[in-house]
Amino acid sequence: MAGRLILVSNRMPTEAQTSGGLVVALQGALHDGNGLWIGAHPDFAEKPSEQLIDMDKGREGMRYARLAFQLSRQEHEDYYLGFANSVLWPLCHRRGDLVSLEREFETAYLEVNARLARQIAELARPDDMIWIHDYHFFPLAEKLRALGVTAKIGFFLHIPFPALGDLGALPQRIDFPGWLSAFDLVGLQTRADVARCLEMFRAEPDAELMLNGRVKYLDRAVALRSFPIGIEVEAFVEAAGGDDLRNVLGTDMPGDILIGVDRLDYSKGLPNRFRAFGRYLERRRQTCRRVSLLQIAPPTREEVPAYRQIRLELEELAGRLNGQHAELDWTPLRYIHRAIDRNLLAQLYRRARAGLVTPFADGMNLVAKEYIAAQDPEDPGVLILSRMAGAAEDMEEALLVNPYDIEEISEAIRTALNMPLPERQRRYEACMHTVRETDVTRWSADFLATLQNLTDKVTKH
Ligand code: ADQ
Repeated sequence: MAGRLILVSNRMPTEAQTSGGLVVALQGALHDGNGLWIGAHPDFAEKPSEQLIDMDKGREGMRYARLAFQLSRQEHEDYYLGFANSVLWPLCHRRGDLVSLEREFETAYLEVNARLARQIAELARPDDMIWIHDYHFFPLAEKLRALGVTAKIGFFLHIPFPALGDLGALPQRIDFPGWLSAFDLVGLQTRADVARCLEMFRAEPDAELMLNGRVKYLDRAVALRSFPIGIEVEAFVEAAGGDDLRNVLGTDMPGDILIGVDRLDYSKGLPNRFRAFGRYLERRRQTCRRVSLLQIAPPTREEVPAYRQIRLELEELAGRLNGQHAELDWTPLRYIHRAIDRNLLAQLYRRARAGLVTPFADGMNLVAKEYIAAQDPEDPGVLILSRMAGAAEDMEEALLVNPYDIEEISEAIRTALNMPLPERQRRYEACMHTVRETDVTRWSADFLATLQNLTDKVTKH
């Protein structure tokens, strides 16, 4: 790559962060290319600076430069909690009922993107590649093009692409196809996402679908492709084989464990998971071995009302379930609200007989891949996976379930706990094949090579 890689994501790695999928995957590219990572500053400013702020000033040995854009508290509320997380997030996760449209949200979203575009335009050179991540920045390429930036611009959407019908919930003056077609490459998680994106363009009289997944819209051309994201496979396999867990757990938690690990989000289908586990316990009251569900769910975005709501709902469900089923020496549901060390997490996955991943909608879901990577190939556990997660598209050998069907999830728990070893191994191997194929380093290399190799014959703006 001749120029630099300029990466833009809302969250930026912290100084201490040397691990974590995206950071590791991109470090190579950022390092080789003398790259820049641009993200939101952790603190708010009363009057945000027009300039990007160098986060590593005076520090030696940084592998790439981190530059931050500032937000005011009001912008954080309206752009981040507002438009990004109370309009776009629910919209893309098929929760139109939770979309909260306030004029200020839309204005702040456009303003923050416009300011960021001015900041990036100042430093971008024509031979740089700009890689923008996620729904916080849908309009960013359009704003960069308007400022004359000619560098290649790629976009990756980590969450599901919305269905055409759901796009009607966006404010009327938003030109979603216009935003997207200003990128050279739009990467989506799954083939189903690409199909939905094409469906949106197909409905536009000014769009022309070309060969090789390219779309011409007015005077622009954009390539659409799926790049299923994955994890750092080898690091995870290694972490899962360690024995830190023994020091922490001792002899606690005997018996069979089921595990769930999710940010506490309404898209993750946690209430139905708890209900399905409750149903399983009711059915097996006389006969069952003592099975516990360990649910790890750190709260996020608690300033958004829908997130406070889901937390209350889950606490109530958890209380009721344990009240009904717990014994003096057995708590069936352990519900933990904290972040867990990665090594311990990997070892907990390995210890669990089944992993429960039951979202109603999910771009990919990395927990599904982590659970598989952590298993002991000689005696693997079973992944119970929602058909609605992006991960299900290429992991058909997981036990696929409908996340709305509590009975089916409860049945899948029974099937998983009774599954003979050869079947567990066969399913594990098939899933592990996909996990390896989509290793995060490969994923980022694939995206960047595709962006790099695009030959653009269509004039921009
Ligand atoms: P998320 O919605 O955050 O990501 P997911 O893909 O499951 O969902 O990633 C969550 C990550 O956080 C996993 O690596 C998991 O191990 C970790 N995690 C969760 N709880 C934790 C805890 N208590 N302690 C430590 N780690 C914890 C978005 C999209 C997904 C998409 C990813 C990546 O919503 O669909 O897969 O981006 O593109």
